[in-house]
Amino acid sequence: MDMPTPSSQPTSPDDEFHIDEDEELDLGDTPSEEIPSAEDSAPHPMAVMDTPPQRDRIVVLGRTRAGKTIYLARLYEQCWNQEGPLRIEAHDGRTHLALLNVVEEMQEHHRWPPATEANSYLDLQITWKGRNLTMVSLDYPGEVFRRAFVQQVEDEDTRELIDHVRRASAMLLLIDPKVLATGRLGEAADDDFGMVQAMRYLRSLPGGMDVPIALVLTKIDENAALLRQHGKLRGFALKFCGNLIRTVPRIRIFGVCAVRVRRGSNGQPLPELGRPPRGLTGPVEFCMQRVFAQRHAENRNRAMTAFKDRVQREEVRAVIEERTNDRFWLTVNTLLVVGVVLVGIVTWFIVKSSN
Ligand SMILES: Nc1nc2c(ncn2[C@@H]2O[C@H](COP(=O)(O)OP(=O)(O)OP(=O)(O)O)[C@@H](O)[C@H]2O)c(=O)[nH]1
Ligand SMILES: [Mg+2]
Repeated sequence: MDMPTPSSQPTSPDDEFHIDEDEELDLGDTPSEEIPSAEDSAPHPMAVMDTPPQRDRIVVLGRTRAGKTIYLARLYEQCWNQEGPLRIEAHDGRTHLALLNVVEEMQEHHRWPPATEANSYLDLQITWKGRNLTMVSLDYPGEVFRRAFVQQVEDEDTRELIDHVRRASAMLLLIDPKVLATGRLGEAADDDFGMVQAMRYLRSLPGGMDVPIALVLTKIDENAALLRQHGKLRGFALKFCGNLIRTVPRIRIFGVCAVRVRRGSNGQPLPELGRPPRGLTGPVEFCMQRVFAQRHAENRNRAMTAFKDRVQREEVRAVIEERTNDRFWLTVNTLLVVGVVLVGIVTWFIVKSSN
């Protein structure tokens, strides 16, 4: 199968879907007073924290059928098999096989993966432009997303997902545009209310404002006409994701197609992997670029602080040395004066007694 490398996936003007990809929706930084505090924003069961959590995850959030399983599997397959700036390698064979099996089922047997039934962790080594990050991802039933962020139910699965969000270094929010534009109220609420709650929680955590967030509109092959009708990616997001954008003003929007579709004999859509996916790596590359830029800035700040500390310590030492010197010369001078006075007195006595 002759597939282009992730970096050479076609973009405009070969954009057969005629929707612009990779648009930034930067509405400017929200003034800090508008960011709710953790106490205000964290609904049960999202725990309030005041120390920064350890951040080691790339978190994919999405309701059921948003396309999480297929996106993660196809992204892995592309980044494992193709040369490009983004490489992903599973830490263990079990994860590697599980991800590639999803792709093989679609490729060889034209079978969609079943809905995910239980949370499963994917330990991944992500290499971007030669720099490495160990990241964990989680594939979970979209139903857990609804229970955690819409129904705010506390159980083992929702606690696990919320902990996952708490430890996010970067976030991909997967939304099927058709659900927002034409879905039933309850379905659309997952992508609207649920996403907003998850983002409020993340941003109320220490350091949460700096976590890069990509809004990923999925299935752009099927949704191309819908997206074009509402002003392409940016227009669609402004129209249907207003609450999310207000919560995360500096969100970056992407459109992806993980799998192409052909109609089976009974008209059912079947996966067709003969044609390449679209835009899979863009959201992760954006996150990596932000994560590394932040780490670079943090290292620079740490180096600056260490330098300032050293300068301050040296200044203190210089002052102490100066004081010690001053004390030494004061003592010497005092002794000299006392000596001169004593010699004078002794001389006076000698002169007086010899008279
Ligand atoms: N046309 C098209 N359909 C897709 C694409 N990705 C996913 N789908 C369709 O969306 C369905 C759901 O995809 P999944 O990846 O299983 O969704 P999920 O978010 O993991 O769903 P849960 O496991 O229920 O949470 C698939 O069965 C496909 O029919 C895509 O890139 N293009
Ligand atoms: Mg799934």
